[in-house]
Amino acid sequence: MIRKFRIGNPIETDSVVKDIEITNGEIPYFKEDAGTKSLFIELDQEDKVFGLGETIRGMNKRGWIYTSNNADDPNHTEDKRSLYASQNFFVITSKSRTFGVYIDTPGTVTFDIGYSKFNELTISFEDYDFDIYIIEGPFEGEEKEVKGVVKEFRSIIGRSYIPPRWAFGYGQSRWSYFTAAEVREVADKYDEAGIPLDMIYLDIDYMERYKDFTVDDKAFPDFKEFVSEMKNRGIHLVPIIDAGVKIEDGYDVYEEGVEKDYFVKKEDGERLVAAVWPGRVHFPDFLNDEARAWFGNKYKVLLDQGIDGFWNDMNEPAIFYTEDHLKEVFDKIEEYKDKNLDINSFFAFKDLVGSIDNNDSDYKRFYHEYKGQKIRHDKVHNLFGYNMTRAAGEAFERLSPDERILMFSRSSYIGMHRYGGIWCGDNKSWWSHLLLNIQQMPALSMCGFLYSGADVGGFGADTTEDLLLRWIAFGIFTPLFRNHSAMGTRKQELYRFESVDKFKKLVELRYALLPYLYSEFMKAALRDEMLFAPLSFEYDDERSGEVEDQLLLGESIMLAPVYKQNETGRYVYLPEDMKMIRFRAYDDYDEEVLSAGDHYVKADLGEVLVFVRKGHVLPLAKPENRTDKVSADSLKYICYEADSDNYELYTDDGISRIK
Ligand code: MIG
Repeated sequence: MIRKFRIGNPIETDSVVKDIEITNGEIPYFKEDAGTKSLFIELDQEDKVFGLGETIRGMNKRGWIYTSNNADDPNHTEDKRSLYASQNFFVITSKSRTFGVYIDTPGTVTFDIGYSKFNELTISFEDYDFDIYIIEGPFEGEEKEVKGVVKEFRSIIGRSYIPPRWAFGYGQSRWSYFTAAEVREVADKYDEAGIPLDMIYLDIDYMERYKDFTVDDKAFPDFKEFVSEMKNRGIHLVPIIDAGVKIEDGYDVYEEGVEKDYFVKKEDGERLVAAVWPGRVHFPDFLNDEARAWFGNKYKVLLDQGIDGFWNDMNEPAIFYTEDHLKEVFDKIEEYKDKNLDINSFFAFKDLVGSIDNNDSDYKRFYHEYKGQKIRHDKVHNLFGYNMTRAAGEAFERLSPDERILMFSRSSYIGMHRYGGIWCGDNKSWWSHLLLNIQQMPALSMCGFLYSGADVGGFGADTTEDLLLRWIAFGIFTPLFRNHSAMGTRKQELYRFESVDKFKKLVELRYALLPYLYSEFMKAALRDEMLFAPLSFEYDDERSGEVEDQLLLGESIMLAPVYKQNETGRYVYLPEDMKMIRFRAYDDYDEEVLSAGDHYVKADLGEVLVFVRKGHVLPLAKPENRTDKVSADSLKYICYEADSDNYELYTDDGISRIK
């Protein structure tokens, strides 16, 4: 059962696609306090709270405070409240009650989940205008209420984005590969090492001075030819697109945007001048239908050159500075000049300069034409990245009506999950961020962002070989499986390391798992189900509710990754008897049935633990160096008290759009 309540006059987000009548009367479970613009609920000692999509901290969100306010923040530390996403769906669940809550409003929302008081959950709003959906059972044919809640929620927000099957391959990325020769070298090195690869990503430096939809033709002469050369060897090039459009005379995207009046403007009607990579830019008004269609059509420039996948970046939007704010800062600096800066003025001065980028005041300087109204950006801030990706997704339906296009975004809001996946932004090469990646996946599944993953190996900071081995050993299970790293950090292409053979076997295992991963992904997308789930979504015992470093993937398996340095094994909790597979390679593994309870299990670097659930089956294919060669014809099945026809394999051509 879903009930929808409306408070005030919320701005429509298009996240819910199903018509649901508004229920009048009191919101169940919550107490309202219009004075403090908040909703409040008392939590029972046993209540657990799952959800909120891409955030920091654990699977159970209890004990921290989270703010939906999409932020370009590359430091995903425990003290943060916001990352790049606003995915305001969560469930409260215990033995005695289970219900889901979706807060639909594009502005800033704060979820204090037992932070101020352990037994209280408070949702507070900057603007007291929102729709709230309360979802609860009983659900027919669903024995687990919590799964029923998620499924019901997913059924109202529309089907999750489905990428082409090749996007389940392994991708190598770097900020940046600067030339065609460098890209070719990456492909060659992978092929020489025999490590499977399907994608190489192009970061901002492929463009001509960071102008969207251009290609630097000195670095990439005859780009179209190069794209097809790579495609002929089975490798897809996936370029980045940034939100800001460079201000430059003669640049068609800029000139058309000005002429058609598609860029965001300030109160006085002047176009906002902000700065990002290219220096000064204008932001397209992705919230305006016409501007969105126009920007979306620009992807054609690259589609026409054979490109079939993209990643959308900087779409919170990230702002280095706006011209107006910069001027204010310089004026202020003028005041400080020649002064004796004391403790107060010195820190004020330092703050002033240190807070130029992504400054809150800048998000109040410009407006959107959204659904026939002029709306100040901060009121709809969390919809910006969503609508950039929607621009692309809607355009792909027109420009590539038959074939799926790969698309994922950095910033997001629920609703965007219909047009693309996400990557989890600028994480670091830290062990704690491998754990964070593990913990983020179930929450992303809940919110419909199935085609997702983090930068494997870590984006910022220098990786280490053992971290990369462990991270790859987890990444082989995430739909988006991309090794990406930042400029200035240690290079982390797999062929650079001593353990190249271990890396090869791990990535091969991914390709062997492809029929399973693709089947589970497709079933989750088509049936509004979870791909990754916390243990307690399947098992009722108390311990399962507290496991934060194991997770279920699809119907058959549980994962228990090793995520600590210098450990060659770990404790694993089994809610029921399971068959443990310790893979050294797709064709080299041992099997052991372990009984329910706690076990210490060994898993050396390069080894992967997979636990097959009772009554379930894990199909394995013979790996190949490209996804399109992996066939479901000669599958091998690992079964635990089941036989191979208990497994429902999903196959299709991997590219046609699914109606
Ligand atoms: O401010 O394009 O998250 O993946 O490599 C950095 C350069 C801008 C941020 C993205 C990252 C990408 C980087 N971008």
